Amino acid sequence: SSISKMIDFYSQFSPSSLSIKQFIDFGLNACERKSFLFLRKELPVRLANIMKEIHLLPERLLKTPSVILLNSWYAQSFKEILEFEKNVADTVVLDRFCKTLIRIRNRHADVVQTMAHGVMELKEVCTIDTHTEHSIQYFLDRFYMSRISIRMLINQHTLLFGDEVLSDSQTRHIGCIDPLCDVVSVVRDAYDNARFLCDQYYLRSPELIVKEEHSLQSNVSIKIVYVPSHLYHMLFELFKNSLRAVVEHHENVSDLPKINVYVVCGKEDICIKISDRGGGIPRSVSDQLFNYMYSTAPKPTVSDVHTVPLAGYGYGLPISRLYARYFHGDIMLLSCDGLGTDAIIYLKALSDEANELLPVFNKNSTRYYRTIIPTGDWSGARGFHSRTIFPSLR
Ligand code: W6P
Repeated sequence: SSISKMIDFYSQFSPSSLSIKQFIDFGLNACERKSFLFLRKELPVRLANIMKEIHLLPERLLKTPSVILLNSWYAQSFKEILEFEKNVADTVVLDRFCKTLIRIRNRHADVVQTMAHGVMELKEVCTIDTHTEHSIQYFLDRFYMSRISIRMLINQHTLLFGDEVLSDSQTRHIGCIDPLCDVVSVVRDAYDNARFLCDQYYLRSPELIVKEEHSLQSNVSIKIVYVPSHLYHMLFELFKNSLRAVVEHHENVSDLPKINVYVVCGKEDICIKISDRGGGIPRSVSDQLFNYMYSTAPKPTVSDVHTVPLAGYGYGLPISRLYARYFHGDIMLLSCDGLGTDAIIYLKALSDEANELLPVFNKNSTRYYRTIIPTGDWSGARGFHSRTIFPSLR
């Protein structure tokens, strides 16, 4: 059909990654026509690249109702952008383009839940071998990263050129980027909201101590050029995990050990270290925290609803790490079983080094789905550890 020809065509191009600095420069010389011309090629390229990859998924997953639905959303959105291929960029077309982007963003709002549901459907009907599990892990990281990047492009265009009114606190923003993002205020905001959930559920919560460390200057708060909503998402997820661990580890103890956060600005990296005394987790569990298959908790049954209302699909940690990696940062977890856990968020300190990290559909990515990851050349029991599900607060 003609749509699959167009997908073939656009998937031959590699996505063009932008740095935060380029997003800023573009936003300061905001030209709606230029943005339109860039996006009407770049969005089909990013969509086509990931659509080709969806079709490399295991057949049984491809045929689940969830993935069929997902595919139809991608196909529809791809078609809608291609409508603009031959248009001249007059004000009527630019206005229609903005509205189309908003409609696409809304259509794809439930992609994460829908894909998680598809993976659960697959898990319910068959056991998944390690090769399939690796492929799904590899795919989901790329699929969700692609989604983060496409939403970033759509958000920038609609915020810069759409007619949504901005609040006063948004006036220094360039699209969704804050050129003076105060890291400690985002830390406190994320903690406050996670703490609210914790208090509601457990009727208590540990306090927070924040320390700021500047390698170059002192007595100035650390500011970065970043997307505050991405940083908030990561911090909120990590705080929920820390708060829960601390409260559950001190069930019969009156005082809760505080959560310590260090915000440090180095030459290359901004580091945010969150230390909890929540009893830590064994390596058999921490090895799996970023694994979609292990963290896909079974649907709460009717009788479970009141006992574990805070356990969700649990994609919070792997997706938080994608947000960090999207601009070449990272998240690491270091746990001391019996004591507590350190979670570290790394971000690029320099906005011209913060480039989008984008999945590319090519021979290498295609080959990956056929690669068997060797596991059989060390002795000892494998698959010995129980596959613990580690749900988090929602
Ligand atoms: C824990 C387990 C965990 C996961 C992620 C972040 C913090 C923590 N603390 O005990």
